[in-house]
Amino acid sequence: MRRRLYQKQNCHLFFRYDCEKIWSTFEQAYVGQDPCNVSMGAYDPLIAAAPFRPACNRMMFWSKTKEVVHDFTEKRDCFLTLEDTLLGSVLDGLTWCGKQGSSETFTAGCPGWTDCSNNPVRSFWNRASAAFADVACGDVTAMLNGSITTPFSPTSIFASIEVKRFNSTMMRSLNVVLVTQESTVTNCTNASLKDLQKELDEGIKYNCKEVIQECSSNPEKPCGACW
Ligand code: N1C
Repeated sequence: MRRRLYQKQNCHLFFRYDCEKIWSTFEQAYVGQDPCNVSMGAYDPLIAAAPFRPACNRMMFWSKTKEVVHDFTEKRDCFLTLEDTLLGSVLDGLTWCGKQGSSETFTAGCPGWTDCSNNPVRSFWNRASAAFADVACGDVTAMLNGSITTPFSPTSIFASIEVKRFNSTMMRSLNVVLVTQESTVTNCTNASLKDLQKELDEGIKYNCKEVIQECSSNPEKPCGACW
């Protein structure tokens, strides 16, 4: 039902994609499977069916700033997050899984994010994030959280998957925007950000700016930045 509705409402936006084919490759990743045993690789055919196109100088990554980053990108067309892509926009906020011996998709009673690591939702975000990072090019932005002690957390998808896939032959720079939401806890000298710099390929320039949330969510200019 949801699928049909989505197709009716949105398929025209993605006219180059074959939505029926994408839906069936999506299902193949988890339907009939143990919901704690769906690997990232299970989504390879899905990513191949709906690939991400590079959007040089406009790509926005984030960690622990989901709300503020979308508040910000909603108001400016110039940045593209994973949630602005076909797969990211359709699956954002959803829960899904299959069961062994069943050909159904379940949206309740599925394992949570940390119940088991190979759950269908987590493996999807891991795989999609990897593919999104693989096409990162030009000057890339990452919005990190300045109200927590470890803005670059080793267990985050940003640190454990995306940064590791940034490639200096395609990417010129990584520009961290450290957003302070309520109280400033960290700044650009934070130890975890030193780890981030170390992780980057040598050819990728690193910049960091501290910004207060008011500035990021109430931009004065339609594009460009207030930082
Ligand atoms: O683990 P994170 O953040 O560092 O992941 C964020 C990072 C972004 O740069 C995105 O490209 O990974 C990508 N990503 C999503 O796009 C996404 N949309 C929704 C990762 N996770 C995503 N979610 C959900 O947010 C996901 O289901 C999980 O619950 C969180 C992870 O967010 P985080 O820890 O703040």
